Amino acid sequence: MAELSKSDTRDLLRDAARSLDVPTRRAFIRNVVGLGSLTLLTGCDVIDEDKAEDVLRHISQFNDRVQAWLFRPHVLAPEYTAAEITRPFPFNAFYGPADAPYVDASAYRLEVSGKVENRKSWTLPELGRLPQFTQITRHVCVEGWSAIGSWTGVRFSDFLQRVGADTTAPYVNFRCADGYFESIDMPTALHPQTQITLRYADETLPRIYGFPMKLRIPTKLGFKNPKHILSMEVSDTAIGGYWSNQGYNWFSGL
Ligand SMILES: Nc1nc2c(c(=O)[nH]1)N[C@H]1C(S)=C(S)[C@@H](COP(=O)(O)O)O[C@H]1N2
Ligand SMILES: [Mo]
Repeated sequence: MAELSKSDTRDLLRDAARSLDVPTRRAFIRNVVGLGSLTLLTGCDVIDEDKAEDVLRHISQFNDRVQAWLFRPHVLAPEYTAAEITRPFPFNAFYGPADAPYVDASAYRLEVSGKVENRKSWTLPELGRLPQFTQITRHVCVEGWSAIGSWTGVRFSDFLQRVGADTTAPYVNFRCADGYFESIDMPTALHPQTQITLRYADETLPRIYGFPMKLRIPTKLGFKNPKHILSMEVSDTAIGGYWSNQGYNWFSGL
């Protein structure tokens, strides 16, 4: 993976000087607390909100290729203590909470397709019997809020290995019960904190937060964390995403 020098990064930041619409930028910056991760991403010291605003204004305009080049698979998102969990956790979707889908747990089958050796579908009890881990991480929504939550589930890289995924394929596509869809790059899919989430705060994932399962990716913005997933496909082509198809940056992460 190529490393960028500080001056390369500054040049790239300068070159990426197209302006983002002001409300989007403000909302994003007001709520980005992880200045440390910006420092990691840019190699520049990001020490205050003004500098963060400046850096983010440019990063949010990076094209996906440059951001993929910056991606370093060993960089972990910060983890927090149980005392820091945000209660109640905010809900967000392209509709209100009353309209979140009801998925029948007993009928549920996660469909796995595309470039995998084993295309079997998975029931919830089968997923629940796989080794689980818990993360307490920050979810950052591009619409202007962030919150710390506790999510438990299966390491996605373990799952991909178990189904015999071709991890040289560049993308994994997701389709959800509410019509939402998202796609991620393979390095992000294999990142150790990327999780098939089955539980929130030590309880079955509540309906509004993505029952029966969601993908938790703490190195990505909130909209790259699809809820209510029905199927996943390992693929040579990405299906885009509900929000990135409306102009939000597809990569949207570290
Ligand atoms: N299926 C589905 N997944 C989704 C969304 C959605 O509308 N539908 N919204 C995304 C956005 S923009 C955010 S911020 C998070 C919100 O997750 P939460 O309700 O657990 O806070 O879900 C993401 N995943
Ligand atoms: Mo979001």
